[in-house]
Amino acid sequence: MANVIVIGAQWGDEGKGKITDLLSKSADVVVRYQGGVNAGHTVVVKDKTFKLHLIPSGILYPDTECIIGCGTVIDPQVLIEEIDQLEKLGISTKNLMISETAHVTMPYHRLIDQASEERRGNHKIGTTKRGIGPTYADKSERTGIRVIDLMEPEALKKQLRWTVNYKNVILEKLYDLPPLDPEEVIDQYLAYAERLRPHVVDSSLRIYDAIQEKRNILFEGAQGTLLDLDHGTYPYVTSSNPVAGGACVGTGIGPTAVDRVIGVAKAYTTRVGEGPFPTELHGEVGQLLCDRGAEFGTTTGRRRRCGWFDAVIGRYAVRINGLDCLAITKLDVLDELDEIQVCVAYEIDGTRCDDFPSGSRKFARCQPIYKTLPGWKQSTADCRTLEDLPKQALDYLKFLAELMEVPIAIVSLGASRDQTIIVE
Ligand code: 2SA
Ligand code: MG
Repeated sequence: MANVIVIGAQWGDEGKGKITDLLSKSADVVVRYQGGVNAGHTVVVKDKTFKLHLIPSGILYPDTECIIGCGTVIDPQVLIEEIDQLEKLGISTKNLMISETAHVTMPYHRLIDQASEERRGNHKIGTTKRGIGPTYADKSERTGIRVIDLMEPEALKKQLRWTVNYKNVILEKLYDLPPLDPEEVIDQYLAYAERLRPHVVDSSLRIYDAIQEKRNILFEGAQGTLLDLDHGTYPYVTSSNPVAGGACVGTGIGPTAVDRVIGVAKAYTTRVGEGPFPTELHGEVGQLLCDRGAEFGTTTGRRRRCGWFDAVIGRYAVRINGLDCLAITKLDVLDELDEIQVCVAYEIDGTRCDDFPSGSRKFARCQPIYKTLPGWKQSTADCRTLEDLPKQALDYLKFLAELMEVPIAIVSLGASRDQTIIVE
């Protein structure tokens, strides 16, 4: 297994949770490197469903170390709820570690995220309103609070008295919101700090030691390539770097430590939030994908927009992440369709385009050029090898692999762990 990065090759919700859960079995350490509680992973084990936002799904294995790296942003309230939820279900969190240099989401971050989305009106991003953008903005602006600050109560008090008052000006003057009481915020966060203290570590050193000891490390991306701040459909993106390169910055490892990069893509495409989506389906088929795929946000419950597989995006994800192979998920969702379309290229202002355009305005003008393939019209949910698949389903997978020029290593046909084909 060695050191593997798993990333989303589309707009998030590709089923990374299930794939990382499968790979976690052979991992000694699982690391989150970006994002915060905007992420949502659903993992089904036996009859239990786990909804995880911050804690890597590797936590379900008793001996796996789980590290929330320095590139993430941590909402302590949600993290503590997640720890409590797991402990209640009998899952130990003793192997959970939190980077001391990760930034902390504060109450004003959530308030500003919500208020600024409202203020944007038609220009809204469609964020999860979890305070992610404002937390990262403060990190860049150098007014952020880090986990390490929570660990030093006297310094934290001074820092928060200043910061909360500074943010109150923004809340009151810009958004007409009532100010926060610095002392209340201090008490709240000091209490969180004591809950989290046993988990706080120098995470890049831990990871370095694990690399030296040749332990298997899994770097778990959240969101997806097209939501990347630098490489996604800006401005309709998240505020971190979900791409494979983000794993280095967001954990403090060098690129030479990475052995393999796996991209996860759905057998079709979904997007939640605003922004262009060339293969989006508005009619019956879109509805069918949404219903059969249960396409609702894990974090916000929002209905996800659904559309055909887009191989232009797929190729882009292969390039930007240096993908070695793909995991294709939710193939079974397509089981009932007569015909399946795949976007092989775009037409932009009358010209064919095989590459993903960098600007969102140009991307919004892309018309998909489709290739139509026959459906298989039978259930694939119980297939366990490629040979079990109906011929049309196998042809569909082969076509995707050809278009993206990378092999498909894993096929997922349902939420449970055993509904998986591992391609030898
Ligand atoms: P934010 O909150 O600042 O990160 O939002 C910016 C954009 O990023 C999108 N985004 C996501 N897209 C898909 N899945 C995500 N996680 C949750 C899930 C989302 C949910 O697993 O379903 O529950 O709604 C996620 N997180 C952020 C977001 O929609 C914006 O387009
Ligand atoms: Mg998700």
